[in-house]
Amino acid sequence: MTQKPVTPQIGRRGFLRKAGLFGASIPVLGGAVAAACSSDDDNAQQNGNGNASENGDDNGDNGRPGYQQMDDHHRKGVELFFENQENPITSGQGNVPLEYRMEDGVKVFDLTVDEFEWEVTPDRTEIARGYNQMLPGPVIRVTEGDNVRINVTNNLPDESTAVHWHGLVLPFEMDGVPYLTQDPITPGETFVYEFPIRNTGTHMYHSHHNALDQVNRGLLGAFIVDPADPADYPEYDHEFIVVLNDSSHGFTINGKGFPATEAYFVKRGDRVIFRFMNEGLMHHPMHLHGMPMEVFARDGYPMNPPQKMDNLDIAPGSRFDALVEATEPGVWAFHCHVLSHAEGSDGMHGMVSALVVEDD
Ligand SMILES: [Cu+2]
Repeated sequence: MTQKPVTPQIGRRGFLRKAGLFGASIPVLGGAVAAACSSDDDNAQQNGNGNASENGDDNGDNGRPGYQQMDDHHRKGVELFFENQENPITSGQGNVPLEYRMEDGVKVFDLTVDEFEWEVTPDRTEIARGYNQMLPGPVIRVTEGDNVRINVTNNLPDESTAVHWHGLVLPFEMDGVPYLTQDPITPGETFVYEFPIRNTGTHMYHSHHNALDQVNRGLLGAFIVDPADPADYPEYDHEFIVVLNDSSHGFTINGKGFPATEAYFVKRGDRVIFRFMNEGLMHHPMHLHGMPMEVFARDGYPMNPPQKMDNLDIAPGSRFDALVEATEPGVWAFHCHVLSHAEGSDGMHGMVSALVVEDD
């Protein structure tokens, strides 16, 4: 039997037009996905595939789900993902900018180390440890030449901790490695980190005490240093922070697993920056469909010349800055290409998102 061309009817421009993405607002998206899915069902009917007993809705002798059951799981995940862009399907959001106050010319930040429940996906809530009750921790953003003070209060009942400022050039006493540079911050204690900001770029902060467990459970965050002269960084229309982790919480982007991950909405022609950070134990080759990424900085240091690629392998501890020229309208999958981190028989999971390029 010849298959009817289902995809063009629901995918890409048609999908986006139904979804109201072209020249309209995002909120219609959830309904539009449902519409797209029902037309998918219609196509299945027209193809004569509507009979459950023949198309393998039940498990066959091989124990594998029938294709309709598998397709259903995939479809439901994508529906939830699009719903998430309208109304978050999980509570809690990380990467919130951290406010500071000026004291005698010093930018002062406050961090707390807490244990709390964290919803990774609608059916997965974990006991997290994190900064300021969020995962990833709040974004610390400063400018080259600033002087910063960061008060870190350990609210954990049962464990000491310390904070390492990963990638920053600073006095070694401030480097946050217990017994190498400081005593651990014991439960109830506050440690004051203070240092000048000497180097720019995409960096991180995270626990350096019982790190396998503490970073794994969420004691991590983004630390971004803008250059004193803005001309030293590319101009852009959108900037997205992408913190990767593989942990007892599963495979996550910014503390969430698909379908609770955030999609990246931009307009055709926009210049889009992604700041990647890997806080996990594994490599994560992030693959963008449809357009190349121009990688122009590694660990905060410029790459000369920049290099275009669509699959960027990010080692544990590494950071990359990449620029995408959003030339191609559509919904473009954006995921880790270690497939066990992204997609199985139950559909997509973990490190999956999408770059949505709206036409106008
Ligand atoms: Cu991965």
